[in-house]
Amino acid sequence: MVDLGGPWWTLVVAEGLAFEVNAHAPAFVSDVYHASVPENNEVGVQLTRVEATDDDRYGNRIRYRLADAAGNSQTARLFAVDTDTGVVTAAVSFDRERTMTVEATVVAEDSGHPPLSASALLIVTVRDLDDERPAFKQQRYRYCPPILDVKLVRRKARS
Ligand SMILES: [Ca+2]
Ligand SMILES: [Ca+2]
Ligand SMILES: [Ca+2]
Repeated sequence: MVDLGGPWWTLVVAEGLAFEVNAHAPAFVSDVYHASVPENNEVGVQLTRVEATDDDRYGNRIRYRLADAAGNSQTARLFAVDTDTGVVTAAVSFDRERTMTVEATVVAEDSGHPPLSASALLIVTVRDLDDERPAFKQQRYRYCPPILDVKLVRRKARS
């Protein structure tokens, strides 16, 4: 007869349950994902693909979602991520003259009970295109001739 004792028995059962349910959180392949997109992009264009793995044998189906970057409100809505594949696309058309870089958080959540999650940083750089018309020179030409006309008229009136 072996006296197992209460505490020892409880410990084994607790560990067994923990491994069977969800022992590992997902882990992103990279902590930071850099991507760039030329401004005036089409909505839905692919920016990058994020990937996370999970070491559990069961409950390791990973689903991806976006969250706002820390300290930045409403940046998650600028992008979309495929729940299953992790492909990140642009949800808006970016304007370099208004936005140079945008950050958002990508979250990977496993299907264990309870679910565990991990996050990575997404940094998207908007590339500049020559899409701004130089308005400065046009204004200068437009305003000079009327001033000359006024002087000419005055001289004619005196003579
Ligand atoms: Ca897991
Ligand atoms: Ca622009
Ligand atoms: Ca531009």
